Amino acid sequence: MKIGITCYPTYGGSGVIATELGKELALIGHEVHFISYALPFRLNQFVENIYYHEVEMSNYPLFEFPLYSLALASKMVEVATYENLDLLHVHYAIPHATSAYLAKQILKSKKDIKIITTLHGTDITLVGLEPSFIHLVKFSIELSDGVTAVSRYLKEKTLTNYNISKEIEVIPNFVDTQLFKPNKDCATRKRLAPNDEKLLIHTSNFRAVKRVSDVIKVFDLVQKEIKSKLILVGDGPDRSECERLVRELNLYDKVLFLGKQEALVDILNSCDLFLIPSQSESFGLAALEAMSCGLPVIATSVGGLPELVYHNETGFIAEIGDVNRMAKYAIDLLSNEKKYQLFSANARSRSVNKFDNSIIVPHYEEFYKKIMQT
Ligand code: GMT
Repeated sequence: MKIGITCYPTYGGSGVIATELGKELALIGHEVHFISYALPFRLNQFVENIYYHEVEMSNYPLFEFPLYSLALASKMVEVATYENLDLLHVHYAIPHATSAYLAKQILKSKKDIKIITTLHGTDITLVGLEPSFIHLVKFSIELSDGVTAVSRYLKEKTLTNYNISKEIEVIPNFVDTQLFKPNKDCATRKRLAPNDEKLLIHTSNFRAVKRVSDVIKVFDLVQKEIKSKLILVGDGPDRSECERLVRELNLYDKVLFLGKQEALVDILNSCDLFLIPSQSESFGLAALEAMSCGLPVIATSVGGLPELVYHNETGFIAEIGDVNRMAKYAIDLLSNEKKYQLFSANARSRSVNKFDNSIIVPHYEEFYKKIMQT
């Protein structure tokens, strides 16, 4: 098949999934054309069968606001025509599904290009519900030829929030468990924990929904009981506030803000426990990558997280904001080696058995075939 993929190319789970999916599809012989405003950040080396088409933006002075959605639709038409694409698979509904719909209408007299929209999270639970987007999101979902959601939770939310009766296929996120695999001897650990401290880690885009300050509050309680450090990976609007909290709690020599990082496997492998105390989380790809490296996860009981993290098996689940309970769970795991090893093995085997790319990517391929026949 000839597949066009559109995603946000920057740091973020939806871009990761779109890119990794494209790479996997290219490996099995499909021709994949990425269409976006920048090269997706995990597309950092040559892969046969993969092409990248940059959306050019006009900066004509009359346009006070960039017309990205329109430029994207135009590029989709161009690529679909000249590369003879069979389908456009867009990740994150806003504005990608709408641009794809427009492209489909423009192409209609020449070909019936299929549109598949994958819903990832805040496109449905947060941004999509804003009055300026709600009608557009509902329309774009209803008019997509196929729709997938990354968790059962997200599917249900979409159907109820937008009063939609469309069929939505749940295809969970995936991880390359051969790449994200446990390696407890990795050299990075010695640098991050020179005094053999236990290492807790959180990675995110530091937005309010991630509640990174809860990570710091949990760690504050843990470090009082256990010799430990906290590794924070990523960047975003809440980072300064989190740095302030770390100074206020006198934790600056125990908390490392690493900023955006690409060598995540080594960093995860240096650590013992992953914290994801989100307010809302449709899936939690960052937690899956950690589990694949054998890290138990402490998460909140929101969104798709309970579909990924099994309480008292691969980690623990607590209520939003219950930092005392999360700290209790962390201390319990980090002070009980036998229990820790069991949870770590469970986290790894759940990733390998349920979320490996070799299991999930064929679901997408099957879904493409099904939609092509409609
Ligand atoms: O929805 C967002 O705010 C961003 C989006 C992204 O691009 O990273 O994250 C969502 O998609 C990820 C990949 O499917 C999921 O793992 C995240 O849970 C989800 N984020 C939220 O639901 C907050």
